[in-house]
Amino acid sequence: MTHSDDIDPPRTAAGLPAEADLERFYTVAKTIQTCGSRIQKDVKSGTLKAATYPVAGLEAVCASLGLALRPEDYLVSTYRNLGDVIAKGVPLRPVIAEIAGRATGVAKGKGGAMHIADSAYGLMTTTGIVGSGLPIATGLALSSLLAGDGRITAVTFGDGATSIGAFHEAMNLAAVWNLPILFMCQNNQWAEHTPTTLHMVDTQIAGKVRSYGMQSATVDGFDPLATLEVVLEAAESVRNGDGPYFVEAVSYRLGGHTSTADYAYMPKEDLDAARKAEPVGRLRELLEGSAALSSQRLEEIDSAALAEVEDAFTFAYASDYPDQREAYTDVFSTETMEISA
Ligand SMILES: Cc1ncc(C[n+]2csc(CCOP(=O)(O)OP(=O)(O)O)c2C)c(N)n1
Ligand SMILES: [Mg+2]
Repeated sequence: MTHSDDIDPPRTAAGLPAEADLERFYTVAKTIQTCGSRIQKDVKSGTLKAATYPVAGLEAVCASLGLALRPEDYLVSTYRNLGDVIAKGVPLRPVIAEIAGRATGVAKGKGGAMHIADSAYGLMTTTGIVGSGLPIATGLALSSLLAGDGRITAVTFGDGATSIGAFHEAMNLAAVWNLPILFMCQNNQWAEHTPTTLHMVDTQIAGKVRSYGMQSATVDGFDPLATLEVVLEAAESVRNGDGPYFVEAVSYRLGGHTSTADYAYMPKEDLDAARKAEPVGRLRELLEGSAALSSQRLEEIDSAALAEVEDAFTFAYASDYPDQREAYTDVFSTETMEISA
């Protein structure tokens, strides 16, 4: 595990990040959890007809990235995108409307849960093809380097994606070109039905990137503050021009691959242990125990998160589906690229 030395996030006397950051961190993590639970509930009951990929267990990883990125920074995510989308600051109403296929969604209801994007918030794309976000993000980082715009790009992907060719091509070029990019591996130890042990020999994924000569760190994604610290340091290093950084946050998938998929193949003891260790409850306990945020403030944050989620679902369900004619709009670009003569 490597760290750059010149980063010093603000700390409280207890060694925790400053109160305002902790409040935002908990708020984002709690909102992700609350929203994820509501999606799960509505998909299971049939109220929400959508293919969704739960993010339970990833809340601290996503919230850490949210704190590390600036609004203008780029983010590329996957189908398992809810946490990243919320952490990047995309408003919940159009996000839930998109998941519900409504015209008020971020992609006018034509993208659905797997294709949430909003460039106004730097959320450039979310992809359904495993590993495909990495080359796209590498291109975005290259554009920032060439333009000198000071942005960094982050890309999230799973453990399974690291066994895909595009992963290695992106890592190699990012390192060769010293790009401002943060590779954020959400290692939940499963790729659909396949545990990491069946598709890689060395399951410490950060080891795979050493040969590319970039900085890397492995962190327990269920340990909220350790994750926050590592992700903040990594992003700062990238921002300082020290080249790409690879962070592997190890968590565990807390259920099936999709909201409705069977997961009887997952060992029950592992699942039970992971569910007990999940990061949002752990963060809450930690904050309460340290008196960094009062119990009353934590309750207020929980209630506000619930209200925001409920409001977004009410808005989405009250919205219309897109008109059929919309199928023919936004398909082909009418603009051509400016090519130098
Ligand atoms: C190139 C490609 N191969 C296979 C699939 C089918 N598929 C969808 S998700 C998935 C698992 C990917 O696992 P991982 O990268 O660990 O991400 P996770 O779903 O665990 O977040 C697979 C195999 C796909 N979408 N794209
Ligand atoms: Mg996985």
